[in-house]
Amino acid sequence: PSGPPPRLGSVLNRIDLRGGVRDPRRLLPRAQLDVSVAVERIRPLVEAVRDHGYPAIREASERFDGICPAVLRVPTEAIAEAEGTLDPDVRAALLESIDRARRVHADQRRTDHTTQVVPGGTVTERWVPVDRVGLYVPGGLAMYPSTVVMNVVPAQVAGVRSLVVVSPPQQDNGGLPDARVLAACALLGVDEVYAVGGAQAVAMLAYGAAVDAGGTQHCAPVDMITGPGNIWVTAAKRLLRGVVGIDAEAGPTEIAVLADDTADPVHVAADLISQAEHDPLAASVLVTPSVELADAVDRELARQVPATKHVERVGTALGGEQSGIVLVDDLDAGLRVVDAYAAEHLEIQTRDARDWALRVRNAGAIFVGAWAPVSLGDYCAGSNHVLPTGGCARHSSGLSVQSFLRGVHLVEYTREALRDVAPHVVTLANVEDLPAHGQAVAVRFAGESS
Ligand code: HSO
Ligand code: ZN
Repeated sequence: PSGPPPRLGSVLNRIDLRGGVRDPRRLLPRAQLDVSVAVERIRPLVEAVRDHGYPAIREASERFDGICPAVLRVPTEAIAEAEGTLDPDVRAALLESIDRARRVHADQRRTDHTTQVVPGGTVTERWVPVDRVGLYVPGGLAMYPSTVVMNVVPAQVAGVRSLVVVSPPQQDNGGLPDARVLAACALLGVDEVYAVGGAQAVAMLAYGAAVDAGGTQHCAPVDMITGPGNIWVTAAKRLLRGVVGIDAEAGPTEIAVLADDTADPVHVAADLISQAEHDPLAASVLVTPSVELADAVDRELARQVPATKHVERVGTALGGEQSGIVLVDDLDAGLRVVDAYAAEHLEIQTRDARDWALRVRNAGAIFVGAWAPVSLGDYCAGSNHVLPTGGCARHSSGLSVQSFLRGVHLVEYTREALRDVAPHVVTLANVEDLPAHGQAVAVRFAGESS
């Protein structure tokens, strides 16, 4: 198959890979985001925030968010008030989400481990949390209190001492971040929150900055920044990687569904719509050997899309070149396709779903069977929803406790253990023409015969 996929009068493009293909990755749909162009666009802003702090942030916030508070740090009382006025159902749901996430992430804790390499020679791996972390919570097309949970919980479980949340100022909340985002911070015990978003927020976190006009208040620089954001946030992360640790570059959200004729087209269509709701650039991909299912999902989409609230965004995302139905010969071929695609979210809706799920190599998170839709994972499964996008699932994992830990080796050798291995160190040093390396060992045993 080659050339543009034919539009069969359906909601989703169709890509017919039946008959087999050698390199499915090339043929799969994916939005091409040019982050490098965005990096050049935001470079002056990032430099201005580095050099001037508050005035530069203020100018950017007013331009992009239409508002900027006189002090970027959200007063503790405002955070408490947001929690106090939180709708009881939202509160209960957030607490459930927090509790489940804490239980899963608590099991990710690592214990230090000592390996006895030789008698008298050990290496201990100590897991040390990052000291200070900045968590980006988006607030553009939608508000994301759930993303506060997904960022904060693993950081707290890892033992991060200092946690900062940044989120864009909202015109309808007097320049503060969204009230539900603030309430989620309160429920999690986070009290350092700044009303700033976009590339300017990433720059503020990376370099530290004055957060009021008089320069009396400061945001201290962080060691690491996590959390999803739009292309400007992503561009700033790319630019500042190295100045500060970066979790991953988050692109538009993606759902792939591997399904056979046992899947319920009503469910599959609803799940494809659910992630398309995030962003006109979101990707919804169905991979199936069943033409009947493909047709039924298409009919369902045609029925469900007009009834969905964010119909325009969803329609754009589903109709975009990044979304589609991929027809394959059988589930084995489907497995090769989903592995090549490496979706952020992968649903397996097949017979023996768990067996197929265990064969998948590349996916950010896998949702197994009929009763584990992606939306469950977005909010209340206990799993994390900050996941690798854009094919990064081939090499990266989602946010976890591990993201906030550094493994530090503690090397302990006795005199005898060092002396035993000294000739090998000297040999390797000489072969690399770095004799001073060898000398640093040999000097300790000068005058002794080896
Ligand atoms: N599906 C998004 C996360 C999210 N969904 C937050 C709803 N709220 C990216 O994994
Ligand atoms: Zn979602």
